[in-house]
Amino acid sequence: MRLLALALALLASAASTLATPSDDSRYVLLHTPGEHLFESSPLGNGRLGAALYGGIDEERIVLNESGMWSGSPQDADRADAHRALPEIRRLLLEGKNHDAEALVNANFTCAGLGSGRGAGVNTPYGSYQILGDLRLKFLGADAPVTNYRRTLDLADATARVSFERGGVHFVREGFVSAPAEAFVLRLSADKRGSLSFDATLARAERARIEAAGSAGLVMHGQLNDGYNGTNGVRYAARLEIRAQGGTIDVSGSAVRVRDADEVILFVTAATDIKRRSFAGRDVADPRATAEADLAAALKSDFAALRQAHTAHYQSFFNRVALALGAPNPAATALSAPERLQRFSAGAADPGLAALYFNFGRYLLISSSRPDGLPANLQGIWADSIQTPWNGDWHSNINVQMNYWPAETTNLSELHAPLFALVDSLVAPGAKTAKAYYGARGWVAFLLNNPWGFTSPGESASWGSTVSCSAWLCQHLWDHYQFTGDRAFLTRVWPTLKGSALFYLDMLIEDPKTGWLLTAPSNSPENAFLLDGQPAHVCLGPTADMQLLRYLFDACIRASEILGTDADLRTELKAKRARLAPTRLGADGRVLEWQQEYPEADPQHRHVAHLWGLYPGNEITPHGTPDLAAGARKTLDVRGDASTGWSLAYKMGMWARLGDGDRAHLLLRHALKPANASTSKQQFSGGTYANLFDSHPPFQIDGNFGGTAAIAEMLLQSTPDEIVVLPALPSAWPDGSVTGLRARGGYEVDLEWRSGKLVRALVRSTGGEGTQLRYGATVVPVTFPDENMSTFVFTP
Ligand code: FUC
Repeated sequence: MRLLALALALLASAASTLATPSDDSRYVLLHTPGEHLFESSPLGNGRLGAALYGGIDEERIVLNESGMWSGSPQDADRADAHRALPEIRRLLLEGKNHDAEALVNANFTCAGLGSGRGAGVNTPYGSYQILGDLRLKFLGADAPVTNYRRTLDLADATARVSFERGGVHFVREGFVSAPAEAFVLRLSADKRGSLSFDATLARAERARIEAAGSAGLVMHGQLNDGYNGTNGVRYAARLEIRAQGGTIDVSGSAVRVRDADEVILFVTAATDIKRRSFAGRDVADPRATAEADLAAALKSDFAALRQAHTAHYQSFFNRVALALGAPNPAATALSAPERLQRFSAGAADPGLAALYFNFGRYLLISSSRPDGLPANLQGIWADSIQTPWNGDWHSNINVQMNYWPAETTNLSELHAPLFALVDSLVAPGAKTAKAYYGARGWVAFLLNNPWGFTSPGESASWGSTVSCSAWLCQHLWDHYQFTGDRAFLTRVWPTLKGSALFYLDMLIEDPKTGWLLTAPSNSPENAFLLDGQPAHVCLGPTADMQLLRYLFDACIRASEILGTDADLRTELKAKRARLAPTRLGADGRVLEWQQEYPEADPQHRHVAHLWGLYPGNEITPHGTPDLAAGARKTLDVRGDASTGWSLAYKMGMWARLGDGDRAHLLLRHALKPANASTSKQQFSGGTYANLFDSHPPFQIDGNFGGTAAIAEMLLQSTPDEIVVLPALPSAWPDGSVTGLRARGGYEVDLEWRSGKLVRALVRSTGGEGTQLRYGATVVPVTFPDENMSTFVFTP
């Protein structure tokens, strides 16, 4: 018995050593303090965020809480919009897109201010925003600083800052714990009495800051509901400091710590978003909750808090381990910006790719937890009151991209916040469907917030894409494909069905071809030239048609699995067959619109007409070689250079095309150093010093998209097939990965050497058999014995 226990313990420890990344793919290392959010060390538990700047005389910590949203529910539908619909459609069918677009702008956009053109913090739409700044202003040291080092350790989700000053070694160590619902920071020094500082909380508006007891502060307030009324989100943050040695008192709005040996700082915070919106913690009184969280955290010592935090975090992070090449101590010693510089200039650094992959998983674990709000455009890390584009959930690619790695990198339950967002859109989206199209079901356009905004955006040029909700629904079906969770499918069936009903009702027939088309819509944010002038509004952009094929197929299959809605299935099959197909133009590229219009911007960042290649699945090198060749040509003409998310998108597309080296080239572009000066160049992309993705500004979707694309280079799947090493770049000749997930219900471990697969291991997590493809080899994957849930393939 004891031997067995020992063997199990050894096995467990072998597994956890395996899961710990090598140092060159484990630490985001910085040799300087940060000046911007994109140079900070971001921590989070999905809800509470803390970004450490690591300053020497002053430590700035940007605090966030995922419910810090201004705005409130509004009715932004134009009740009479459907009256304009026949005329808009008539004009489109007559090829008068400019006139149709004018009508859309006049009658078919949202009512009111919409998103405030991305600056809606004081409108009903609202903006995600900073909770506040915690600053520690250190006293009385002017000696030079040496050995400065700041790391974000992705293996235990902890930030550490250390340096020497005046012969004293200072260390800060911080994490945001999910079990304790608290940010915890320990400051220590190797000489007694060396820690003296003033700690303050601040916020640019709508905050009261008061003393709380003899060693703490509380900050609280209410955000603008968009009407300067009293319906805004209420919030509170609580700071408490404990010190060994020295003294603490509160003076004005600062906690003063003098001559302490060691200090532990706690921050808790809460909002009442859940009482007003669809997710978050259920909090009636934010101050009371922040106080209760603090009291609970104070009961444990630092080591116990750290242990519980690490164990919880690792229960997600350790599910996947990626090793690219042998550990590289030389790379480990370099800071992240130095590595970015060298890598983008062409140096080999496979460990950086693994680090970037691990960072994306880290960010998802830190910004998205099962009962919370979805990761927004900045995850949960915002440093201002007006976050760019309101820090919202854009659904013409961005929020979906945030969740691309969720299933493939084995973080399936972290996908749940996106599903909750989708649920929240169904009721308001049914109203939008009626008001604009007189249609059944529900629809949501690209602007989504916690307040159920589903109306079109305020400008036709980007706000009239009608397939955003179909794209959101892809995530519901894909979750089922990975997990086989029938209860989930049963629960989301009405949502999938409602989306399909909407499109069934709104499709129109093109009299020239007999095909069914969406109308009106636009191909995400791109324009075409008609009579020499840019136009956006059109009939049946290719992206819409690919998305509807996917949605209809998913609904046909789901209704069969659930044995429900046979009549609907018949209608879906009939109309699915008549959806306008994806076609190539005269020059061999995939057509973005039904007609071969010239693009206004041939290098536009959106490439939505290749949605069917990735993340969709209707264009494949094996199944549709002509379209795949057209997709290659499309990507070549579109060009590589672009914003962060667009680079990640194209990386995934090249992976689907089986071109690992081209995908790796996109990774080099994505990891080009970005900084304060590149932030001034529109659409320049790249990666900041702390590895945050740059649009610019900082936008987290590219991080998640990059992580997903790396997974896609190593493993691809459909419910019927697992493709191993489909796009292995020559830059990663040796490596291994464990724990990636495949559709059909499998986990896959891979090992390769000199660019060749050595071993693939498929573990069933419910799947009953599939086939494995490696290059030209296809083998059946079977689990003949019910006690045997693994299958090993060695070529
Ligand atoms: C879409 C994109 C932009 C940006 C914004 C948040 O509008 O076209 O590039 O990512 O979302």
